[in-house]
This record gives sequence, C-alpha cells and structure tokens, in this order.
Amino acid sequence: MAPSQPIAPTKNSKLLAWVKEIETLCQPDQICWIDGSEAEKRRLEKRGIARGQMIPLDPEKLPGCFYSRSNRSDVARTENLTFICTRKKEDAGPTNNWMDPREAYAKSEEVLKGAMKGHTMYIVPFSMGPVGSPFSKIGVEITDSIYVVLNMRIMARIGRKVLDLLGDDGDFTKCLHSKAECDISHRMILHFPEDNAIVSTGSAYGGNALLGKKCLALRIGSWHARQENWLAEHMLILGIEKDGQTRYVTAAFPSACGKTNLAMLIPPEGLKHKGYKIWTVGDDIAWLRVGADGRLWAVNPEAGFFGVAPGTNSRTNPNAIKTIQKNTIFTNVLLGDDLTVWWEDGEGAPPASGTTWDGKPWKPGFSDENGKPLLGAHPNSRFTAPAGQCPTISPKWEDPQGVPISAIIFGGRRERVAPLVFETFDWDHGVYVGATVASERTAAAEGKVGEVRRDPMAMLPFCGYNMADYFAHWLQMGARIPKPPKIFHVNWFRKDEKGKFLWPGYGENLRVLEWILSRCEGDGKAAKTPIGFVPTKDALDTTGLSLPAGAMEKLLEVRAEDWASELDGHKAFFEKFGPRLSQRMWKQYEALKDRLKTAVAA
Ligand code: SAT
Ligand code: MN
Repeated sequence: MAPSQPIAPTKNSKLLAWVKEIETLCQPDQICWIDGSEAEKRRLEKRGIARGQMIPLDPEKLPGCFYSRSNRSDVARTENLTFICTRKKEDAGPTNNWMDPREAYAKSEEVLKGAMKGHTMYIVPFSMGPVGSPFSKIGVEITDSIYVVLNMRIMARIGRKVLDLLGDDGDFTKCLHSKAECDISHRMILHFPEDNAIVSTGSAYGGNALLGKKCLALRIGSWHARQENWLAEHMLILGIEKDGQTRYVTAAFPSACGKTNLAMLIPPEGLKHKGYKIWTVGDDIAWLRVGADGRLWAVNPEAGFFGVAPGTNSRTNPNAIKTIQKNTIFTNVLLGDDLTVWWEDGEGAPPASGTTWDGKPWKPGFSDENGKPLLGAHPNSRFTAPAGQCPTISPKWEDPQGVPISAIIFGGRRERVAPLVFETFDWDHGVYVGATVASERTAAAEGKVGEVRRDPMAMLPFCGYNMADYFAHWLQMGARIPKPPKIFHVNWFRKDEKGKFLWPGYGENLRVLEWILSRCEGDGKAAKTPIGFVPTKDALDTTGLSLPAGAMEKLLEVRAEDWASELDGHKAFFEKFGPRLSQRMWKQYEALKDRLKTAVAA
C-alpha cells in the first residue's frame, strides 16, 4: 500500500530528508507527525486499545491509566546488545560494546528493511529539558510503536512546540526505533555519537526504546557534554528546604537502587519538628552546567518518572503512590480482573484474581512450578507517570536555568565495606570515589542479580564514550567550577553478620542528607579516615530512631583490611583503560593506598 502523504508540519530540510530516507527503508503504510495534542493522545489510545497493546484501567479508580504487557524476553535493558558505534574502537572504550558504524548501519538496515509494512510510522519531535532552555536538546524519534509514543508523551516534551523551536535549520538527534516483533534476534541498541544518531530495533522496553532517556539524555548526551563542557549524569535531583532556604543535591545510584524513593523522600517522624520540606526535581537524570555565579546548576531533562513498581507502597514512597493514581502507564505489573494493578510489596490488598505480567492466571497464594509464590509483577515492572503529578514536585523543576547544587552524592548497593556515608577530601578525590563505585546488580538490566560490579558514577551502562576520557572530563570540570559542590558517597544497603539491613533507609535517609548539608556549611561532626570524612558516632541526628545497639558503629565502620581488597578491585578496573587513564586517577589510587597502609600500621 502506498504511504499516505500528510503535509509535513516542518520545513526543516535535515528532518524532511531523514524522514524520506526512513520511509523508503521501513515502508510504513502511513506516516503520522505527532503534534502532542490531547485529541491526538485520545486517538492513539483508542488505536492502542483496538490493537490489544494497551488495556484501559478502571476509569473511577485509575482515571486515564493504561496497562501494557511486553514480550517475556523484553523486560529490561539488554546491555549486551547495546553498542557505541564510534569510528575508532578506542573511543568507545573497554566498558562499552563497540561496533563499526558501517557494520552497525548495515545490520540494522537488514532488520529495518520493510519492517514497518502494515504499520504506521510515527514521527515524534521531542525536547529533553524545558522547551527552549539553554540546557535542552532536541531529538526526533521515528517509531512504529504506539506504546513508545504514549510513553514519550509522558517522559519528554513532545510535538508542535518542539518542531516550532527546531525551525527550518535547527539540529536534532536522529532517533530511529522499530519494534521488529520485539524479537531478541532483531534486537540492537546502536549509538552513533559522531552522527548524533541512535537506532534501536527489536525491543519496546523503556531504556531500549524511549530513546530520549538513556540513549539520548545519557549516552549521546554525555558525548555532547564532554565537547560542550557540561555533565550528563545518571542522577536524581532533590531540594531540601529548611527555614525558608532550599538547598539542592544530586545523587547517582545504579538503576533500581532507590533513586525515585530518595527523590520523593518524606521526612521521618523524628525530624518533623525541624520543619523540613523536600522538593523533587528529577529521579533519574541530571544535566549539569556551570552557572554565571560559579556554582554548578542542574536541570532534569525528563518530564516524567519511569519508576520500578515492585516495592513501591505508601511506606516506601507515598509520593510515588499519589503520583501514579492517574494518567499513568503500567507495564508488566499484575493486572487485576477488576482492571486495577498490583505488584509484590505493593499497595493495599491484592485483587481477588488477575493475570500475571507474563499472562498466567493469578490468585493470592498461587505458587509457581517450584512451589514459590507465583510472581504477579515482573521485578523490573514499571510505571510511567507525569512528573507534574508528584505532590512534592519542585516549583523550580521546569526552571530553564535549573537549580544550584550544593552536594553530589555517589552510591551503590553494598552489603559490606562501604560505610553509610563519607565525605571526600576534594574534587579529584570525589571523582576517584565516583569512578570506583561498585554495586550489586539489580533486575533493571539482564544478568545475574546480586553480582558485584564496578559501576562508576552509576554510568557504566550509560556513558557514550571511553570512560577514561569521561573521568578526565570530570577532573577537568573541577577547574571550571569556581564554587564546586562537595562530593559524598553513601551506602544504604550495609548488612550485619546475619544478613539484615543495618539502616532503615527511605525517609530516614534525610538524617544522612542533613549531615551532608551541614558539612557543606562547614559544620557537622566527622572523623578523618583513610577513605574520607566519616560522621562520628553521634554526628547524625537520630531523634526518634531506634537502631539496635552497636548498629551505628557498624554502619560507620571503615575496616582498613576490607578496603585493602577493595583497592585491588580499583586497580584491576583502572588497568582496563591502559595509558588512556589520567595519571590524576592513579595519583588518587596511590594516595588512598598510602593512607590505608598508615592506618593498618597504626
Ligand atoms: O533503563 S531504564 O530507563 O529503562 C530504567 C533504568 O535502568 O533506570
Ligand atoms: Mn536509571
């Protein structure tokens, strides 16, 4: 069937030429330029429902909400099929999969040839960051997935206003996506930083298919950031207001380590008397630039939250629960027969009966073939919700200038070794600590859950170039920020000998943030250790918190023996980068080694 030819709502010649090229390659039945209107949204929803891709949920209980189920093999990012396609292999570096761009284009064309026959090709102009902000970047996603369009509508600013801003000769990131049956044998997530282009096939999962998110805002974004002297980071942004003054921090944790929970934190009972107010600016990605005042300023490039559902409830994250009551897309959770949704460790009583994420009949108490409780929701099931619906959304979340950052926090999920919190000695040491973050693997990516891996700055799967150059860029940024934020490391996940978490986490984390901010002001009690400044036993305000005897000591303990083996891990990781790794990083390594030696001797 000949494609229908709607009049293109743009005169941008680069865009028109690219659309023509992709139309010829993918051979869609129709082309649809997305304008971002409400009427269009309703049309798309209707179409999604008719094709069985979207199930409308109970309009009374969950107005404007939809359910979607993906292929069983398409439930997380597939890092082994994600490639950085620079002309030179060294530019992708040892931590990325690399493919020659010629091979990558050829391989994807093989899959894309005629891939949209019988489908509509949607053209989604989008802005990462507030439309027109000096921080923002424009992308255009071509996709054959209604699910992707409806998710992008929540996660980014899309449509007419972006095309208008793009104008006749504006530049943009080419983001091409095709479901290609969501078949793993067709799957590849290809980044061409030198061409400002992304091609993704064979998946409809968030991080693989919503190309504004990890692909543009982090992988391609980090490449631009290095060239343009800013930082594109896997960080939440949070404002902490007290006595009429709001200070902002960013925090980088690997996927599914609680960024969304921390970004929406509720002050714990014991600190209520201090009158804290928490403001959510972003839960996953931060773009940071040096401001005219010499401070570092951050913008959240996204417009929505793509959060992990299991474990989200009124105790762990009441603000998230409030955020997802309307206009939300739920993917791979349990679908109740009453058209509600539920997930393990979720909210309220489960429905009387329903269907699991992978299509099995489900009732409370059902077990699987191994006799274990039958999971209703996939561990990486997600909600997609507009950020503006969050009760604690910051009044500044769409400020085109962003918010000024007082502290940068790195963290991982570690049962042992890393104390609850420590402050680094200076910028270079902070970069070293960020670069050596390790974490136990979670369900957000395919692979063995629990395995420890180095995840520098929580960017291991998201850095769009050689990480040695990325560390060098971080080091150089230090000299560009006249009033740099202090850098900290936290670990909410330390366990005792019996395997029990030592720290209650969630809202109680404000006690740690409070210490961090006091250190930024030059207060806060701390002891100097080989790894950095660690709070003294009485430094955190524990009013109303009853930790078991000795827990605080264990949480803050820095054992030189543990760190000595940790150090071997740092060395092995750094050696991967060969001579490309900055000597300033090795200098930090040697200094830490010396401090540990002195501590052991003492
Ligand atoms: O990669 S996603 O954006 O789908 C989720 C995550 O890993 O943070
Ligand atoms: Mn993430």
